Amino acid sequence: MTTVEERPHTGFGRTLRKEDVRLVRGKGNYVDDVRLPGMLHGALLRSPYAHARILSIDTSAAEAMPKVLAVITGETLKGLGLAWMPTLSYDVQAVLATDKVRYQGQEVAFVIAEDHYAARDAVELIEVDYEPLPAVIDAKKALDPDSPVIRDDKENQADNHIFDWEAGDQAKTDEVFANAEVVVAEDILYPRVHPAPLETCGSVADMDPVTGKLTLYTTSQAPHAHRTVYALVAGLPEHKIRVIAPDIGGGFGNKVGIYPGYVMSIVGSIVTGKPVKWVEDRSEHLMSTAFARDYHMRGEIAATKDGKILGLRVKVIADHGAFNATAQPTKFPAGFFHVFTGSYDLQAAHCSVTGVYTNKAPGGVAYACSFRITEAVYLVERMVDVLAYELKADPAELRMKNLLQPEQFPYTTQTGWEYDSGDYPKALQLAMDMAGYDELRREQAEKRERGELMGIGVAFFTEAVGAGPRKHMDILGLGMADGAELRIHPTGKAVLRISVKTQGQGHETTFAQIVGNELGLPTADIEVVHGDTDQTPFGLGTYGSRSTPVSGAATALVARKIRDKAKIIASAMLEVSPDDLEWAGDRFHVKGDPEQAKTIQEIAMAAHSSLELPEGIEGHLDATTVYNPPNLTYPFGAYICVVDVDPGTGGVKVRRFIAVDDCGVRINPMIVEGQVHGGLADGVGMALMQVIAFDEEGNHLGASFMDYLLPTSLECPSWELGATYTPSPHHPIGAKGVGESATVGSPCAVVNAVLDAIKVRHADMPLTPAAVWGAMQGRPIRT
Ligand code: MCN
Ligand code: CUN
Repeated sequence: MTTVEERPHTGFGRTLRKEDVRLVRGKGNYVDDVRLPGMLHGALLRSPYAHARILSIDTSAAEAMPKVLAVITGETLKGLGLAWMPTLSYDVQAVLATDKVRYQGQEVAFVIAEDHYAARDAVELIEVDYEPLPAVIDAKKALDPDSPVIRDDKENQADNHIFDWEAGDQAKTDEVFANAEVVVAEDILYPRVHPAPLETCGSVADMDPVTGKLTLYTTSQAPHAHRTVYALVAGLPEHKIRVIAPDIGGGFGNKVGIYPGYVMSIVGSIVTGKPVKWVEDRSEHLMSTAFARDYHMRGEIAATKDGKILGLRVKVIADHGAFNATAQPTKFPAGFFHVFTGSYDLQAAHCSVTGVYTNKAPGGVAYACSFRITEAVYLVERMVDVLAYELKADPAELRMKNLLQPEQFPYTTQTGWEYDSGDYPKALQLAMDMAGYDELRREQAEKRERGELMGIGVAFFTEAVGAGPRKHMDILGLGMADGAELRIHPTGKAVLRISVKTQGQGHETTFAQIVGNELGLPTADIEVVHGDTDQTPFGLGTYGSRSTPVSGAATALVARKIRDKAKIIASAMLEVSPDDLEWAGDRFHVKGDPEQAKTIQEIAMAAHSSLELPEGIEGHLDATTVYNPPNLTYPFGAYICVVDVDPGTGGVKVRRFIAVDDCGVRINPMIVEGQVHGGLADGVGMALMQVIAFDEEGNHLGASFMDYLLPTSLECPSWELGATYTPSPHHPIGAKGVGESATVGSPCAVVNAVLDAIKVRHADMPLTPAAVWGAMQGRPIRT
């Protein structure tokens, strides 16, 4: 396999990030930096209860406060038909509560004032009379007959059931299980976690009362999709809406959805005729914006006595909170969870997922999840270790025995995915070699003799990223193709306009590198424009690690269109037939005569000059394209984690972490490694510390960074990264997505390592010292 470093004339490589010139100097421009003339400030009153009826709201004291311009309640919105908004999953969500509050932190009223402090102070003066109701917190009890019905706003909704969904062949799976020598079952929870980007959510809405044009500066991973949704919801004409996502301080899936606060800033601007800014604080963010996971899984694995895995079966209760607002493609209410067969060659598999309402914040698909592939990978990789535990088999060997083989690709899974390419044993072997696996096992055995607890955790993952083919997927009816537009100026400098939006992934650099690679232009000469719907072509945005698979492909193809046109112009310049020209990475030259050449820059100038162009060729050097991916891309990886557990306290120290990732051709290996570093830290955090927990009344127990623990460099080892390169056969540059790989693959490696150290079959995340201690004593702690 050729690595990028070996390819001639490539724009690919470890280019420093162009965006860092402004970001590391504090010159980024985030939503909260936006200050418009006459701008007002909004603040939300949120519910203290998880479930309560609203009896009355008295806003008079707040309205009487100096500097306060307006107080808006659900009743006000009802009059405008705006009290409820559609979610990305065909449910509705309250913009401001009218009848009931359904989770702690839900939006109840919106104050608009001259400054932020006045708005927050006025919020305190609003008096709401609530009648508290019993809350539904345990998802597994949500469907009990005596459970309070949360969504009594919906007709025909007599319980807390949202959906049932299944994939795979149940009868065939049951048969495989019935005949298997070994069947092992385990209850596995992927707890509720929160992506917790450092920048919270916010927006500045500016409705021009004269032109009727709305400009919305907002924390959005998907500006075009948001614009269309606002047009559909509010009935605003789409050409009169401009959505601008400026610099974003981390999204991690949290900034895919549309939040009531955004809508309220728009309503506020319409009502006052002035720009209105709304930016939430940390607690609001952790309590009310899109969470991730909350999957209660019962997994079963069937195998032969000597460890050949035959089948997987899983039943899931999915806790979606009070409104079904997850953001996955329409046909897949459980996201891409049905990729849970993982990296193994199975005879049969079946999953069924039941979604339920609880009195918690909505969301569900966030935090580098690749549409629930985190849950799927966690399930299968935990089950393989559970099987290894029962068979007393080595977990790495067991995986090696069952991995798909390179010659099986393209491979269709038992649940219908077509994996594009892979060499799994090579990746696992490389990880084992880097780790010194056999030596680690020897060290572990020696330490055990001395009563020291050391654990080695292995995890392998396959992801499906790059949603997606229009015929298979859409979100709210919008197909998932992406546009791209490229212009080469007369002097050979280029502007690329893309629909995806970086939140830290480095698109301004890597997308320029893609163009550079195709046209031989220096990366510094290519400006990447993104995050502004008035300036960029339509596309569905950045999530599910789809930017490189979809918009990256569009970028390569639009550059190739330019190259094709440049060839014809070069032929006119050199007075030869286009067929006599050869591309040399940055110029066309006459075949057999490299001296007779025209660079892309020379061609660009000629394209804008008085040169007589061949029939049918317009002047200038620009092109547009729309890319509809034929399939998703399937990155994969092998992770090995080494931990030491304190036998006295249950404290875990992650000593080493070896991560071998294969995302096909790497555009910028440094950026890819940065993505992997971040995801591995996320994995350590989720495995050991992070959880959004609730008490029985639905009080949120993680509303600050004192309670919701993020990993720091102290909890993380120095990552040891390796790579294999298996190009995607259908992607124009052979690249697969990578932005979520490490978050998907790493939590299970850490958990497997801890459980390996303490010789326990299963315990749920987060493996805090108390949880590890409990598991060691045979008393598992459940969050
Ligand atoms: N890349 C590359 N070669 C490849 C694949 C990717 O050089 N073979 C580069 C890309 O060009 C891009 C970066 O790596 O600069 C990530 O690319 P990709 O895998 O296409 O993912 P996206 O750009 O679509 O990013 C989304 C993904 C998601 S869904 C989450 S969640 C997440 C993640 O990225 N959120 C992030 N990484 C994040 N990183 C930061 N800093 N902040 C976030 O909010
Ligand atoms: Cu699921 S988090 Mo990313 O797809 O934006």
